[in-house]
Amino acid sequence: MADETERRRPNILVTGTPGVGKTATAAMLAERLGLQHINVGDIIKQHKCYDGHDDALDTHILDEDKLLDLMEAMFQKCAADNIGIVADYHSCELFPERWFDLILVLRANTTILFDRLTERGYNDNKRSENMEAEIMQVVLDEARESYDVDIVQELPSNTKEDMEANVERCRAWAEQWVKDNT
Ligand code: DAT
Repeated sequence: MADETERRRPNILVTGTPGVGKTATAAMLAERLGLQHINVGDIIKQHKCYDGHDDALDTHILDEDKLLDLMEAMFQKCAADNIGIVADYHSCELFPERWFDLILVLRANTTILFDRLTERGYNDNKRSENMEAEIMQVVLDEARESYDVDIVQELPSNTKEDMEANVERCRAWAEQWVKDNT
């Protein structure tokens, strides 16, 4: 199996507060750049990566070891098959640094995020918590603490034009990465 340190295609993590556009952007990146999309939230649900339930918060507790083992196998396989990965998740500190070459932290204006989270059916508490996290740039700080700051890119994700521009920027970056690493 290919050593992951010798990857010939780049891996990208798209992160940010719920509702900023991670899944939509990652799907577009996967389609346009020929990357394998890993929606981490879906993997957690499909494989029941749960370690009990937090009744107070009414959420499952994440079984990180199970998730990371599953994802490690996917990263190994894609590296062996010469396919780059775009993963999306609302947190980033749990992943090994070596997995990713670029961390995109998407940001949305509060009024836009409010509408998206309302449309998603979030209750007032959950919506407020997430809006506050976005305003306090919690995920951006987490990314800067968890990865080399040079690979962390903060990008606006308010409009379809933003998404297009972000994807095209990534395309140029990925092409350069391949040139530099092969
Ligand atoms: P996330 O994965 O961050 O939770 P999403 O990709 O599911 O967010 O997007 C939430 C909603 O907002 C969805 O209806 C698509 C829309 N959306 C996301 N990014 C957008 C953008 N840059 N411009 C317009 N709509 C966007």
